[in-house]
Amino acid sequence: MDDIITNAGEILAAYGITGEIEEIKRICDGHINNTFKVEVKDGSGKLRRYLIQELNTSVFKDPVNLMNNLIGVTAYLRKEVEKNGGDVDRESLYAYPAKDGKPYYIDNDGRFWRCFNYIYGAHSEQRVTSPELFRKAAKAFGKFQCMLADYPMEGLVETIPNFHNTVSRFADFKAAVENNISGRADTCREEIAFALAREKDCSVFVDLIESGDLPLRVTHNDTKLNNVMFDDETGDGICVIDLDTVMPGLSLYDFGDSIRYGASTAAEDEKDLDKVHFSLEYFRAYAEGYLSEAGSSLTKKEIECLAYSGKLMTLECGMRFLGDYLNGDVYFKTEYPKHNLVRCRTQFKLVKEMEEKMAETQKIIEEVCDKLGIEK
Ligand code: GN1
Ligand code: MG
Repeated sequence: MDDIITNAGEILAAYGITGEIEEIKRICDGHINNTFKVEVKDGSGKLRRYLIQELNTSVFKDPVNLMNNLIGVTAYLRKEVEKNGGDVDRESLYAYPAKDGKPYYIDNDGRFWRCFNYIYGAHSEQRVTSPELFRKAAKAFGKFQCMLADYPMEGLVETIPNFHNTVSRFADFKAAVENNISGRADTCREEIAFALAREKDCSVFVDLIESGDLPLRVTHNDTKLNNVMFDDETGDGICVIDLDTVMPGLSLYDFGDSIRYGASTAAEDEKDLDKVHFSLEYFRAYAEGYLSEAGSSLTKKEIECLAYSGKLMTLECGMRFLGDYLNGDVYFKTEYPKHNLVRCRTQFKLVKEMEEKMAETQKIIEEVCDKLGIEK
């Protein structure tokens, strides 16, 4: 999948958007899709902005059903935002229909495009720089989960089957080690051993789902900090974006993945591991924000597992990065040959610290629940 767009005119025309293209800017936020901000001057000279995004169809193999999910979920969210007296154009995504009525356009090269509303007066953040910022992200994700609480789960397809099934993620990882397609296994024996030693962790949530102890909910499943848009003025998280993996899942996937990415003192691909630490301060801020919105809707078991979910989602992501490194970098976008290995190392460093600090993390959850009057 090329990172460039050479046919913006063709794509916009397919959506019936006419006018002069003033600017096309690539937004480098994700590891999977290609996203561009496009500014068009319409007939009356007014500047209009759109977000056009190429879906990675080697990752998302059923793009049409994915778009059905997305249309259903965004229509539902818009109604919820309206009900709450919010601004639908800024607080929810909208996939414009193309001229043929479909919510996507397949271009002449077979690339799969969507066109979304551009959220004005808002920005994304790549790193947690203060507890306050992370608390705001947490509130946005907590609210998102609550807004979708009554969304009919049966109507959603799994856009990536077994996405957070850690048992199957572990099996994929083991296969990547055994196949060693890239021939790189000898460069990462320590990391491989780290993951293999944690096989037992991988079945904890799967078992709790099977026994009926953890409820499936409609979840986002990719709750990275940069999947929230923050209002330029208030700094509040106003809209959750990147809805391609919204499907049945665990609240713990969303909580844990946010912690994985945000409760770290360094970037996901920091090379200097001395800079990478699991921050209890950030963890507390996220727990406060998330539980203040979603706490009362969670079961006791979910609350009990929150601290552990951070570790498990971080382990899962580290295994995915390492697996991709061993498979020859075929899934995540990379900028240099060891990029996935570097990412894996930050994740495993965090896992190690999360394990060491598990008791303290658990205590924070209890304190936050007490503070908010949430039963645990
Ligand atoms: C990918 O596309 P992006 O960057 O939002 C990935 C997530 C990983 C994340 C790691 C569909 O998310 O699962 O946690 O990278 N998305 C998919 O940074 O695989
Ligand atoms: Mg994203």
